[in-house]
Amino acid sequence: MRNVSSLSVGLIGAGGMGMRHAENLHRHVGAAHVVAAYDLDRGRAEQVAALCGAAVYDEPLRLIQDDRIEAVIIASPDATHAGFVQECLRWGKAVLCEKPLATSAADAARVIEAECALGRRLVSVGLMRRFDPYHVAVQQVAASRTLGRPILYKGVHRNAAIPYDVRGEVIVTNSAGHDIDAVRWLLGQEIAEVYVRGVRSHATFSADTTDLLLLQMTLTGDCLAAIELFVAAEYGYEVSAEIVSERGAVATGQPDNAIIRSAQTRSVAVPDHWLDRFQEAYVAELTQWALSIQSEQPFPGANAWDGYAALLVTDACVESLRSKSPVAVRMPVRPDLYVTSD
Ligand code: ISE
Repeated sequence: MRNVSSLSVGLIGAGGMGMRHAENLHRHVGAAHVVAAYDLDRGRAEQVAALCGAAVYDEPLRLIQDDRIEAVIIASPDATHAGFVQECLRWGKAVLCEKPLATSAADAARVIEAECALGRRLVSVGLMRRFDPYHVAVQQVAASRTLGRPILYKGVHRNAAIPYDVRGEVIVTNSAGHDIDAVRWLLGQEIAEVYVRGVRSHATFSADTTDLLLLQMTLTGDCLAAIELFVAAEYGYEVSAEIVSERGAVATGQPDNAIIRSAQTRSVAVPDHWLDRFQEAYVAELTQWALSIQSEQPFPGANAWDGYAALLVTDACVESLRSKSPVAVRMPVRPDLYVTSD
């Protein structure tokens, strides 16, 4: 049953991620419900409307401006994110924007300026690993410092296959934000330098493909990071993180699965998509987002500053990939509005 104080949400973008958010709000999050949906492909918005009893809008800006809509979720193509977020700020609407916050650090910086001018944090960014129980467990051990100073972060991020072209720049912009955010959040350090190289994994891919990237980083606390980002792994979807420290190491477990014994083999299934692997995290993220708006408390996930920081590093990664050399990241001083975010 719908909670009487349930937040009225407008959804912009009803593709795979947007539809999953709509389903999760409808089935699992009492604190919010979808009342309006927009997608360039009207048929997709109609599917959300049919599921949630929402209205279909033909104009995304009208959806944002509508007084009846208290908060907005943006799950449209990456290049549209920053513009819609700016519009939400203009109308004083809380917004959960899927990552990336923008497609360049310059555009994200303008979001930061607008939010600081408003003097209120309205922007949250969908970096769902922060709500994944396996990552949260690692973060808690790392933050406790029981293992001493962290020395090395090892990350794996494999997609079975991605539905877009596989140039290294596109992978960095669309996918590496999760890894960059995981490094910053799990270690509580900033990224000072990046060095990115890429290879083509399959001889059948076109010559300019770089679908396997190795991201190496130096962090401000003298820790190193090495991340494999491979988007054509075929066998399934996997993400993991390990922090090696002075007196031990801590790593993410994997979602519990049945162990299958058959035909002289003992095996565990691997999910084939992030929507399955991170389902629990998406629900927790939406729940915390809705509750934070209702209670006027800061969202415990990624905010606009985190989205901007991820893009500063992303831009440096793209530059490193092109120049084939290490690139320094210059992180500006965090404005007061974001100081209490950790
Ligand atoms: C996708 O947009 C995601 O957010 C997934 O978590 C990530 O693994 C994938 O590489 C991205 O394309």
